[in-house]
Amino acid sequence: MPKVKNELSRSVIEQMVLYGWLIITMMMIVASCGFNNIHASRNIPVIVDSDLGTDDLFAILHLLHHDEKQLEKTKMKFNDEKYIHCAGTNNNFTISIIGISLVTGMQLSLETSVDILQRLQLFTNGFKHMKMSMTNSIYYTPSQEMKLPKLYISMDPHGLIPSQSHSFAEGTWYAKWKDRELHMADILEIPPIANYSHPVLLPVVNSQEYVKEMMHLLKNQIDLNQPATVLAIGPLTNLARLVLSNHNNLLEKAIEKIVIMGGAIDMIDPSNAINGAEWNFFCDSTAAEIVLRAFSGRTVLFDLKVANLDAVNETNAQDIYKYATSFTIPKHSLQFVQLGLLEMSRASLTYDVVTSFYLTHPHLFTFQKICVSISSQTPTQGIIHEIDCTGKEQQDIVVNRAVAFNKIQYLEYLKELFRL
Ligand SMILES: [Ca+2]
Repeated sequence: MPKVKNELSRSVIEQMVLYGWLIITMMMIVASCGFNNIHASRNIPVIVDSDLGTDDLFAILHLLHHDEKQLEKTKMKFNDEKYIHCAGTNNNFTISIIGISLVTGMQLSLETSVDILQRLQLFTNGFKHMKMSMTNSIYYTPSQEMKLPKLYISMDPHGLIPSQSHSFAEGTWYAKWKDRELHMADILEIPPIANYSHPVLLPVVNSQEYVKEMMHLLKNQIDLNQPATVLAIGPLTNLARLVLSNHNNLLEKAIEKIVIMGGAIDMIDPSNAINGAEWNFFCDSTAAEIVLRAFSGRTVLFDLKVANLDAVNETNAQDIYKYATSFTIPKHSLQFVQLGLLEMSRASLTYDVVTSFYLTHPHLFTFQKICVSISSQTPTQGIIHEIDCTGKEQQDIVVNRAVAFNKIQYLEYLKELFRL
């Protein structure tokens, strides 16, 4: 009996050792899948607020592109059993564009903005991903189709207080851009909607319904326990309108952070001969002040210090173009439209695109938490300064400002976007 007992004990011990090793091995697999990534296991719902210039469009393509790549990786992993434990970790966060609100700015016509995005949608099928994202993992389910994001038109024609607002068209430089912006879809060879029979288009929410419908979308994010990130890459009129609707409690819960391209802190925008303010803030400085104040402490600000035209200089643009054209890029691909934008101007890969990279590659940037003051009074409207707010941060506007970025890596990542 004692012998049997000993053998039994040994068997139990061996099993315990075996299970121990199994547990350790599984833990190592999970660890190797990347628990150290801040975005691990997440779906990031993003609302884009845009004036749909060429860089805005490229930024949107970049987010769609990121999502497409992540889904491909996830599919591959699910098809390969040994990778299945990694699904949902190690950079496997998806970005879902859950809505796009439109404002006048670089693009002067909201109808044109809607037309461009709907044509892009039909041409590339870029907004129609089949997926279901859960909090802790990413599941690919062919039967589960995501709803198409809505396009929200808020203000027409201009600004929160039209008499105190400005237009990009006031810039002397704008004349050479106006036609390109207006005919962007044609120049990019994206066919008109009339070419399709019975198209299912990105739905449009009109100006009167904007606040109600946007609040509905945000409330839904609270119910899903997935607060949204707002990528604000135009004048801030739309967001100010939300703030003024007195739903601050809802905004607080529903919006995790707001990533803004705007402002030139203690700098001059050389393209603004009127007062040197950066254009997004200059066009609706009242809105900019309202939004920065309402989202104090939750704003990631990309001003001209980092999000500027020099992010991609002429040599960089030629290098990217050479790389991009080394592939045979099929029509109907995101890359086809990206290449068209690059051919239009290197500016298409700067400003808002740099800002959008914060969502996909936050490690590229260095930040400083600072207090700022912004003027909404003529003649200094839109001008923003850093101020000392030691001890009274509660009353002031606190932003997390991008102060430096790894340009070499940024250029490499841009190239990657063109790889098929
Ligand atoms: Ca923009």
